[in-house]
Amino acid sequence: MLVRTIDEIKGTGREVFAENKNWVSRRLLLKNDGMGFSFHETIIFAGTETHIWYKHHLEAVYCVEGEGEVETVADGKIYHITPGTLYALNEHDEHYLRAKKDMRLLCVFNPPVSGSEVHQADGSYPPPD
Ligand code: 9YT
Repeated sequence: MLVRTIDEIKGTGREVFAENKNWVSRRLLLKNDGMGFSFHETIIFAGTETHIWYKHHLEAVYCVEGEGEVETVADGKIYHITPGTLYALNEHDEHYLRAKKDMRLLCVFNPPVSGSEVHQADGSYPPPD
């Protein structure tokens, strides 16, 4: 069995800061853990806007702290995000993620993120190998 804590992950390669400093993500489970999905705790910093478009991944995001919104680019809809809200990018939805207060989000990716991906200019991660 695998047991991990956020405190163990801080300061290791499983803790990744966005280049633009919009977020920090702690990857509790990655591809090489063999679960078939990856599991992340991501903090989105207050006042930031991030363009995201996971063309090759499905992602579910559950907010446990903070406040913000998601805007889907295709239709301009805005979804208010507060603790207890989940959104699922079931159509690989291109979106903007904005934080009003620091948001703590639990994120699951299918297929799993391997850990070496960097956000590309179009907001996606590259396809899995
Ligand atoms: C909220 C969100 O989309 N989080 C994604 C996880 C983060 N970008 C990561 O671990 O790379």
